[in-house]
Amino acid sequence: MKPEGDLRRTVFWELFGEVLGMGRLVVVSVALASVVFAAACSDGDEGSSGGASPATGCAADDRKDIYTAGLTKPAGAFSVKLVDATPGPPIKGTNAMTLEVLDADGRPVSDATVTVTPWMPDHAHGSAVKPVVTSLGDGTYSVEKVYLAMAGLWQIKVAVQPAAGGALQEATFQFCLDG
Ligand SMILES: [Cu+2]
Repeated sequence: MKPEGDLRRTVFWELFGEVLGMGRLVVVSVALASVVFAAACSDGDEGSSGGASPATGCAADDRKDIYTAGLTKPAGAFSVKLVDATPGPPIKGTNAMTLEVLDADGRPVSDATVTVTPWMPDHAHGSAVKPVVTSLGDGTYSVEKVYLAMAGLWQIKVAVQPAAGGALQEATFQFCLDG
C-alpha cells in the first residue's frame, strides 16, 4: 500500500468532482440566461432570418383583426363590442378602450365582472401592467392602462363573469402592432 497513490487518486476525484460541478453551474447559467432573454423579449422581429424579408411585420399576419369602432366578438352566450379604442387602432404603448357587453338577445349586461388581459401568443407573455376596468352602466365598460409593450400580435382577452353566476365567457380581439 502506497499512501502516495491514494493521495493522487483522492486529488484526481476531487478535481473531477469540481469539473463536474462547474459543468453543472455552466448549464444552469445558460438555462437561466435563455429564460431571462425570452422574458425580456425586446425584439419582435423573431421571424426575420437576416437579409431582406418584406413579409415580416403585421401586413403578412392574417390572424389580426382590422380595427373598426364597433368590432364585435362572441364570448360564449354573450358578445363583446369594442365601442372604440384610444388611439384607434391600438398602438405600441398605453391604450384605452371602451367595451360593451351584450347578452344573447342583444341587451346590455351592466353587472358583469369584466377582466381584460393582453397576451402575446407568439412570445407567451402578457403585459407588465394590469388593465383597469370600470363599469359605466348600460353594459359599457371603460378599460384603461392597456399597455402593449412591443410590436407584434397582441390578443386582448376580455373575460366576462356574469353577476348571476355561470361560466366565465371570453372574447378575444387580436391586433398586430407595427414597430
Ligand atoms: Cu413579446
